[in-house]
Amino acid sequence: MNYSKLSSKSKSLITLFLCAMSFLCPGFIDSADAALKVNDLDYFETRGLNVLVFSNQYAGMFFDEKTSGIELIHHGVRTATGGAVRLNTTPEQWDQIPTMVERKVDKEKNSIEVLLQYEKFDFNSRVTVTAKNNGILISVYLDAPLPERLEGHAGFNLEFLPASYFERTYMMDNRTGIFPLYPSGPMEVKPADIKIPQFAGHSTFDNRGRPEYIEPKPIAKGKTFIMAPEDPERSVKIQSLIDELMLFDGRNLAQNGWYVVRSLIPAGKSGKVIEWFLTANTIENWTRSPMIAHSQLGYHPNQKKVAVIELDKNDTPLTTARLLKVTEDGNFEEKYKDEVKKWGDYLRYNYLTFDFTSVKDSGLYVIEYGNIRTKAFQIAKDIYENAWHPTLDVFFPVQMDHMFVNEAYRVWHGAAHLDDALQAPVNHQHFDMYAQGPTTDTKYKPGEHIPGLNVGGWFDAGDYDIRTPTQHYVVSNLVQVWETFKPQRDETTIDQKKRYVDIHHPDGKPDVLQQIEHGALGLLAQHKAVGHAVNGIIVPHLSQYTHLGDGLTMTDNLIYDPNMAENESDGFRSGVFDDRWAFTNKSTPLNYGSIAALAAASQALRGYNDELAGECLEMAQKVWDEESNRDPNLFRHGNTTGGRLGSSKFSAAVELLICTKEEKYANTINELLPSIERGFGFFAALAVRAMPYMDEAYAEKMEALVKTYHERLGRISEDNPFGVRMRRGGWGGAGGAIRFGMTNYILYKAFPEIIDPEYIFTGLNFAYGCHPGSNISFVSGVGTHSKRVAYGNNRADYSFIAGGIVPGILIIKPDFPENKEDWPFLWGENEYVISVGSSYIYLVNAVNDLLNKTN
Ligand SMILES: [Ca+2]
Ligand SMILES: [Ca+2]
Ligand SMILES: [Ca+2]
Repeated sequence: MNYSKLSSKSKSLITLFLCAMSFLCPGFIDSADAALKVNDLDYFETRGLNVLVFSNQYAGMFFDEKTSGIELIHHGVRTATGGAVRLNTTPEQWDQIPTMVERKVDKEKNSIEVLLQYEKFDFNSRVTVTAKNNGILISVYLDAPLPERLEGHAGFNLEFLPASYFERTYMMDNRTGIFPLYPSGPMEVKPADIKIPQFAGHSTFDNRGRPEYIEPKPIAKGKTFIMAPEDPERSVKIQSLIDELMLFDGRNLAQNGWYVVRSLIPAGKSGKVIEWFLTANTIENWTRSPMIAHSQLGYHPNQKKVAVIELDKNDTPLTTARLLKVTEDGNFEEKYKDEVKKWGDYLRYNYLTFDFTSVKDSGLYVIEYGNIRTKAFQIAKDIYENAWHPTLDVFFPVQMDHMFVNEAYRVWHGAAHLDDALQAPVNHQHFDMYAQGPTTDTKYKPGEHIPGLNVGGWFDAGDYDIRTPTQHYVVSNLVQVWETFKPQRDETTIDQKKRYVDIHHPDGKPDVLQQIEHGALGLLAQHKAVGHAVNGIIVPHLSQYTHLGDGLTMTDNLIYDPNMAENESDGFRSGVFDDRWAFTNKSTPLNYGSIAALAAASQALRGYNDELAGECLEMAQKVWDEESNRDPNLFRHGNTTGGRLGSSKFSAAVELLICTKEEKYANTINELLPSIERGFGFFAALAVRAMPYMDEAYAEKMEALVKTYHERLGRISEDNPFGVRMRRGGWGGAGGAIRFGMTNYILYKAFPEIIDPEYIFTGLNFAYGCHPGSNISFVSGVGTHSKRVAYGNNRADYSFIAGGIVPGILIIKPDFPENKEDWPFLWGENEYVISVGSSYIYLVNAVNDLLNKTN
């Protein structure tokens, strides 16, 4: 049939027929009349749906963080991300990411266009997103055909969050399917030489010597893809107007992969190469349910008690809220009713507050606002007595490296990394913010085994490295826990000789001291092995770094011997090159950090392990004498080489002064005081601890600094309704909020007339649920409703480690606060780190002390 020879009536009939049959050419109305509108914050908005187009960029620090590109926020949930031209079927974290070099927002045309660049491949593409009818038209343009190297690789991807589509179905053209709960899609083996290389030559794939790589094959293919047609909140329809659509499951390659909808860019073509029309169902006049932010742990009777009610901007605020007491027979009795106060707008929501401070009766309560009720929480005097136990009893033991960790019938992990560690190679930049400069600064050659490093230390976070600055922080904090509160709690057996830890099994020794000992052993070992603090110890290969499972299996625990064949072993050494590397460049600030931690540990360990206490202090003094009599080593890289020189030396001097009362340390503290005035909040607690050992003039200086500090706190507390500093970067703020509370407690004890004690509680309330987005407690296992899915090293099981604290709220730019409760893999929201664990233990003890003992 020759289309051009048909009459115009026949043409339009055919067109109508084709459209009706295949939905391939939606008849578009003017984009100005479309449902979605580009708003003042430069994203597409309608009720129930937002489309972000590169409001967030690939930050680069940890590569593909699944928070960039074209993204959907669908009925209040970010369900899609990564909409961009990508070079992989299902991109992993370290796969190539495009740079967004230009972004044009055209409100009149209701359109956003981005220019994406892969510099390495000299490849540019333009992606335009234009609102049409009830959806968006996504078009990809190339000025020149694809570089040959990218043929069959480059495509347009949009990634959907698996957890948002679990237990839901899809249709691809006329075939139906159920979204896989567990990855089981088909795979394809391809020759290694055609693989698009990952960032900086790294590889997440361990090919075990086979010249190949693997790639998911599509689960479904077609022109029209309908997701979750049965669920009005999640239903999305994508029609490809040029080539076919494919659905992939990225979890076949990486547990943190997403479902990917993709069209390949055809070879040899330029101009418009891909076009999709995407519609997402919206519920008419959808309004997000109010969220009542409160402490999931509850409140001490004497505490200020203010719930923050978060409302959709289209919601009409009610005038009152109620506090109901839960009775023995399950009834809810009104205990208090009051008007809510308007706080105002913050991010995308409107906030009210409900103050029920006057209620002091112990018991179980819920807050009710309209037809929303919170989970039950307590008002009781003893709520803080146990709240730190999971962190000390479970989280810290699980993080202990070089130890076998048992809990009843369960083994958390074996004694890991007993083959620690090889000297890292020179001139090497590692992917987790470590680097080795042109020298080793040790007597060891690159690749040579450094004996004595397989002791002590904790896994840094959800990964398994020993990052020395964090170890310093933890030891110092735990020492302060011990010195201030002397917690005798003993629920864990820790046997260093047998490398054995048993949770829920007392051994007659206070667990805090045993943890301090574990940290001190690791730090001391570094000095004994190479004569100074090392930056850290971490696996060499990215394919090892992505390890999920027992830390014991990350390496073979046998020391690498380059003279052995790969399968050879004598039971002590092996030919498998899998040992971790120690990054060993000398850094004076890092050394001062170790001095501070070792000196502090010596104070706490005195009377418990005198021999180790003596060694720690001796080492700290020796290294101090060395460092203060030579030019500083200022090798710096990432966050692994210590802090600023002045403030690091200041912290070492404070701890040594407390240990020895020697005047030389007091003199150094006075000399270095100006170095901590900048960013005083960070060093305030430390500086104030030195006061009892310093003179009157020092105390006066402190008082002036603390006064200025306190004035600034007022500004922080007014920024948002939660009264804490909200982080804007790639990592949530719970750790900072807890540290803030700890600092304020220490300052309050020294200057009760200056510091408002309320600043001690806000950080904990934030962690326990008083934050935007949701009211979940960020401390796993603490509070009625807490994180049960987090980025611990057990994240592949969608599980948690009790007592771990997650960063919490990530603010997806420009205005979306997010903490995923069904998806553990966003580290900026859900990753436990040991540093926060240690300040949390301190802060809960502090709050308990303040409410129950001092008052
Ligand atoms: Ca790490
Ligand atoms: Ca114990
Ligand atoms: Ca090994």
